[in-house]
Amino acid sequence: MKIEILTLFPELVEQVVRFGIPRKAVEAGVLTLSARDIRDYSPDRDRRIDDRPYGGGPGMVMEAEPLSQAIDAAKAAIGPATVIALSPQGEPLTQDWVRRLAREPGLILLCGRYEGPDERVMEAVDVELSLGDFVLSGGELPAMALVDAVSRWLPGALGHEQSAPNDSFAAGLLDHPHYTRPEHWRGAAVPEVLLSGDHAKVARWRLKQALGATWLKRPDLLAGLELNEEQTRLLREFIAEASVNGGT
Ligand code: 9D3
Repeated sequence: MKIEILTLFPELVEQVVRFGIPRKAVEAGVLTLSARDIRDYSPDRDRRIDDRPYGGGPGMVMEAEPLSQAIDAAKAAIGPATVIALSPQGEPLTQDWVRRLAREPGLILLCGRYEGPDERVMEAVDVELSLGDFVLSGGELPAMALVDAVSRWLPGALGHEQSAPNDSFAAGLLDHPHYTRPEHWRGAAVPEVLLSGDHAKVARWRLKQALGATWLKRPDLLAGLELNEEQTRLLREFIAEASVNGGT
């Protein structure tokens, strides 16, 4: 996978491959990432790439020409690629999107600043993606989040863990709780089943907790799932225990 990030802050977004899974992906040779400074494509001596909005109003708009040239240069550098604009107007980024994008040979990530790009650049954009309904000051952090999420799906990037296909989001559920030593901490004990050594029992408990957490915290996720017989039974048990414990 080859990724080009088009940004006014190239030294910021380059940091994403210095840590964690994206770094491992680069070291494993399955990811190359480079950041391209949109200002390098300004025709002006002062490297300006923004101008005032037609129709008036506050803020500045990113000019079409430098953006378009940056996109062309990125395409020339990495070959076939999906052009993605990180934008508050975009479709919400989901794990489905992440998995789909991880199979592409190349991604060009366009990071907006100010009020965003001149609308005419959108012709060259395949998809607009958003991180959610909150206001950031630019597309750089969402682009870095996308690189991180996609890296997890590149073969060899996770090393021995191989947990991407296993993580709870793959099943559409929230994660189960986790515990580590000590067994007793400030009066709170680790659930006994986790000390039992009975792997099947532990797996059942974890599935039940994942179902319960999703039911409590993200009922919208649960509504989109078809639970099998065992899952239905485990969730019923969780709900019954939650109401006994005064949880509902
Ligand atoms: C305060 C400016 N807003 C006017 C009502 C519009 C606006 C323009 C540019 C809001 C945010 C931005 C910059 N944000 C992004 O580029 C962005 C973003 C976000 O703000 N939230 C969630 N996902 C994303 S992806 C890109």
